Amino acid sequence: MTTLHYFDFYGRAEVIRFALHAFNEPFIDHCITPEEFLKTKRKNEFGLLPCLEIDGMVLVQSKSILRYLCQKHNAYPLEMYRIYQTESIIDAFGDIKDAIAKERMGKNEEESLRWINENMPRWFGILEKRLVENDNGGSFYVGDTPTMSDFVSANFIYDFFMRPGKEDQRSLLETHGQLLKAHTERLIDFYPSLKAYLASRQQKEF
Ligand SMILES: N[C@@H](CCC(=O)N[C@@H](CS)C(=O)NCC(=O)O)C(=O)O
Repeated sequence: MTTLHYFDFYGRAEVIRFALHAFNEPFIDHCITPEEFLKTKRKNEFGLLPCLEIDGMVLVQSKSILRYLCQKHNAYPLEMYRIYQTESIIDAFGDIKDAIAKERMGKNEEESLRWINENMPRWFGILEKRLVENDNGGSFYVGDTPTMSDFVSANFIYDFFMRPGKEDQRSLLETHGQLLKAHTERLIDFYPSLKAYLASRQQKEF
């Protein structure tokens, strides 16, 4: 029995949901209320969510959970240089998210959007260069099947630029990040169960 504990939003758990659906691993998506969280917080190793329970084994830290799932389902490279290629893409998305969170502080929606429009194309260019280095951009970041980096990338690109309600951002991706958009669609197409999840997923704000 697998249970994912997180709040009722996409947040740091959504990439884990992407992976669980992609790998066809049945799970209970336990959306915890803030009140329930406060009652159980001290029992959690770091006092933070997400947390994934698999048959009584308790995993915490979102990226470590995702890494565990990807390794379990052969979506993580074995060779050292390929691990570096995978992990450096994951770190780059961490930098992008940190930069966006920092820029958003104290800004209104319009100012944040302006910052994203001005700054994301540079990031798109760097990421797409990596994609081009592998099969001229027609495959995944590393090798010819998905690895953890593809999940991290596709989750961010889909939820930030492609999902319903993100029309304002989508045009930026279509203009400056066509390879990233195609890469995201490629990952979703690779896993029919992930595609089905995204087609019926409850819409949340973030
Ligand atoms: N490094 C941790 C950070 C987890 C984290 O910050 N979780 C937030 C929700 S996104 C949380 O549990 N906040 C509750 C609190 O700070 O009390 C991870 O990636 O899992």
